[in-house]
Amino acid sequence: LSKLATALGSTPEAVTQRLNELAKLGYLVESDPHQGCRLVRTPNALHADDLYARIGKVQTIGRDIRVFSETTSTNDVAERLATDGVEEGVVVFAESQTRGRGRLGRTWVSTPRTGLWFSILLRPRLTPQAVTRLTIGAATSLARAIEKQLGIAPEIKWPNDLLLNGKKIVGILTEMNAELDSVRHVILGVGINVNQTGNDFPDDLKPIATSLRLHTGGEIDRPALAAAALRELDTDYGKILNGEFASVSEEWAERCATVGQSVSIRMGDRLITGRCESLDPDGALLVRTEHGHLERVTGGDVTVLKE
Ligand code: BT5
Repeated sequence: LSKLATALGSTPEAVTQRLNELAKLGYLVESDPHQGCRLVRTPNALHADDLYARIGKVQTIGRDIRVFSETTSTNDVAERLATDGVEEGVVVFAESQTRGRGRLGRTWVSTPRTGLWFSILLRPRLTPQAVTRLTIGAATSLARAIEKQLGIAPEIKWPNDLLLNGKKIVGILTEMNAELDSVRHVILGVGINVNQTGNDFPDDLKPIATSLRLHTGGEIDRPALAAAALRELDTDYGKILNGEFASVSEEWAERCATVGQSVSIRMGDRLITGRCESLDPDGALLVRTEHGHLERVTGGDVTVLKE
């Protein structure tokens, strides 16, 4: 303890006091006069300082992290930061959301402290049309982060879901603030079901949703997964800004379950039926219709048709 205090330019009493504060947060440090200090337990809770330490060096995403115990929707908080002029890359986490949302005003069920609910503020130099690249990039990064961290590879379902055995574990909500030909900012909202058990999902979600814990059978370290997700998101964001979307798109296609399938896609009043071919350079899905036309689809709800 005295060595630690010297290294920190502090006193043993002050270090003990800080360790006691950390213990209240769930970080248990054992100190032994002969063996020294050892971190024996970290809490399964999110703290900005802990996340900075775990992420290491990032270019943009995760260089500023804010953790709230409760918000309406983290996208709302990030939107406010955007209006306040905060720099891009800030990430807003909430341990619980009272009004988590999906696309088109749907509800996102965010059971407290079980998942990772977060939003990222981005200010990319992209045309509004190319913002779809960010959703594609995020799905790819998150699938890779889960695979690296847990050794299971979720499938991507175009445009914004990750699935395990056909059930949803991740949803992405991309909200854009743009003028006719330039983007002001984008809020990328991510929901990852991590430690829910069966009863945490309402009945209507039980057939369509799952969590990483339900899939792997064990409790998952949320801060470690959060850090891995931010690292991968930062890498792919860098690639997209550097004109390397093609490499992201290639990995996306390998991880995507929808490519090559016959689907019907509902976009508002329109229903498009055809075969998913690939992504165009902006990240839109190219669908070959029954009539042989190639349709460019940027959003909608997909149903895979049995052949
Ligand atoms: C999405 O919408 O999948 C985007 C979800 C984004 C959530 C994050 S959480 C952090 C950030 N803050 C927010 O307020 N939102 C973002 P969509 O494709 O429209 O899917 C919504 C549908 O998924 C719902 O209608 C339900 O059927 C289903 N659903 C709701 N909660 C779910 C959950 N926890 N897990 C799996 N499916 C869920």
